[in-house]
Amino acid sequence: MTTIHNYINGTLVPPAAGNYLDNYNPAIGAVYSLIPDSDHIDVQNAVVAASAAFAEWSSMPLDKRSAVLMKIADLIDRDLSALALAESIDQGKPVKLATVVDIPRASANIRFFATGIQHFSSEAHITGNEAVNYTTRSPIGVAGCISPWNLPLYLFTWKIAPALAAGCTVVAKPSELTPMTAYLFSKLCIEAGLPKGVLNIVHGLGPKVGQAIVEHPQIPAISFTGGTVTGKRIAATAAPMFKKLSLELGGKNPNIVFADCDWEKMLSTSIQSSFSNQGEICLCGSRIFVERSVYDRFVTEFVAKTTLLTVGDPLDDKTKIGPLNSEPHMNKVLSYIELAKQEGGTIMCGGKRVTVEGRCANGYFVEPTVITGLSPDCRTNQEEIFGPVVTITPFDTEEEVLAFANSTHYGLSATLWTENLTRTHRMAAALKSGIVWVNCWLFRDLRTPFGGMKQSGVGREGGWEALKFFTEAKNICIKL
Ligand code: TXE
Repeated sequence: MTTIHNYINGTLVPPAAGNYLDNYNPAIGAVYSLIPDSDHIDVQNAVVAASAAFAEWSSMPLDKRSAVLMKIADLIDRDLSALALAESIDQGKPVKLATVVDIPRASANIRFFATGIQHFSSEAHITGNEAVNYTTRSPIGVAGCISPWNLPLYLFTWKIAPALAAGCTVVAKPSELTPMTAYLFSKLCIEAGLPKGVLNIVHGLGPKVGQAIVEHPQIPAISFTGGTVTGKRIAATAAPMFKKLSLELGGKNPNIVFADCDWEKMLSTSIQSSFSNQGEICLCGSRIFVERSVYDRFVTEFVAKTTLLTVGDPLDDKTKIGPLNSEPHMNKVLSYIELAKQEGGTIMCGGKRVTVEGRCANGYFVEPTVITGLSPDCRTNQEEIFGPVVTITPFDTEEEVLAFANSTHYGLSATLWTENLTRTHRMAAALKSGIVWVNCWLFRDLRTPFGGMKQSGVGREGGWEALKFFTEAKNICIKL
């Protein structure tokens, strides 16, 4: 059984108190590794190391800093298969998905920011003939990065890469539910020659390690991705300390289908946007709204395609739906399916836990589930379920579907299916979400600002926004 270590000051170390937590493989429902149950002492050690490393890392010539990060990205590519396997075992996602999407996107994140920093510039303003203003952007210091369990290495690197590229040193905490790829990543950092203390990874529970990072007075910026409830707690701690905050939270995203769309493309993409990664992606379109004239056809064809999705061993290439990430999470998803029934919904397919034969007999599998007949304002349609569960609701007009789509506290993403250009612009402008995908889903350009409106978050990640987040601007005004 692997024992995971913290990565502090350039070395792999056990937690100070010597305590460990069980780490489960969700496909088999059994413990397969141990993770440090770290506490504020480990966080303090990490902050001391990160503070000591800051002066050298932040002043390192950009091409040199960039080269170390590029080396780490190369090592991720070299170890693609091993990392994909580890992520599949740790998280439950089909290994194929980890191989094709998660791990390649992790190295792409690092390359993007490692090269981006070399093009990052600040501004100068000539104020009439009276003054010159120029702005400097300096790395903010030790950054705190806290990431979730659904896309472990991908979201971990999405947070730490801009911080490191900008010249910050980092204290990071991966989710205690999926620590393995961050642990393997720390070994790659050592191999790549990342100077000691530049990145420190402290494993453990959110309320212990996460909270200690958020509370630490020497960490001026916190970048967090996770649940909205946790985000609120982090904001409540960090805001009175005047920390910079980037909160990437939950979603309850609408997927809006007009009759004039490219049907086949819409149908196959909607299956992906509903059930990829077992629906455990904050950008999944869990509320599908369909124009009434094509509603019956959509339900029939969508349900038929859903029932063809293979639920099974994530290490099998045929598997489309692996286990949910943990037993409590599976129970939460199942409880929402029960709630949907109580709220008057009809389960068109799925709805139950699945027993997969063989080694996965005790895994946390749930059938992909399609529910109709619910009102847009019921709890099932308002709260984030974060599993393979979607609802389908008919609509009559643009105004009506906009009201449905915008009716939740969330505002992360929306997908729109139509070939009508003017409607596209009208709807895209009126949808209250940080990103609107038109005739596609999950298409990514790392230069674009990424984040949510309303309770889906605060701040924007991606591109210059992320690099700016990890720097502090100063304006210098020289009177001529
Ligand atoms: O996430 P948490 P959970 C949603 C999804 C899910 C729900 C809860 O609906 O069911 O959130 O999931 C750390 N201070 N999303 O409970 O707790 C924690 O250790 C500092 C959406 O697993 O938010 C982990 O590293 N940190 C989401 C990280 O926060 C704390 C992805 C996220 O865990 C902390 C995941 C604290 N007090 C869940 N408490 C998305 N937007 O992609 C916990 N953490």
